[in-house]
Amino acid sequence: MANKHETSTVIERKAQKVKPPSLYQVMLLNDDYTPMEFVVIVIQEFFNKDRETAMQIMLKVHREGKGVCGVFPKDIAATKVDSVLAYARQAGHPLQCVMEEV
Ligand code: TYC
Repeated sequence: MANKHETSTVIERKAQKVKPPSLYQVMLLNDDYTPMEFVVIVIQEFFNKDRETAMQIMLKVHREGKGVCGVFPKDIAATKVDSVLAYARQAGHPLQCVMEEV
């Protein structure tokens, strides 16, 4: 005979609400002091661009004020910004790097 004190659990299926992770573009901002060559190195090393692409992005930032270096999930974008800022500061340059939701 089944124990009348037995409890039962009902597992309900929840409607799935899986959103794709939001993406952020990481941008460099222009300033009057950071050397062009330093910016080209940053774009190559932190955003894995070849030298020609890095040069084009740097010149776009120089002429237009800002430019996108890459698009990443939020945590990766935040790490890129922190790494670029730390690298620029240790070299004594005022280079600014920001992230913006796509
Ligand atoms: N404007 C800087 C110069 O003339 C070069 C530069 C480019 C600085 C891009 C920052 O994100 C930057 N030396």
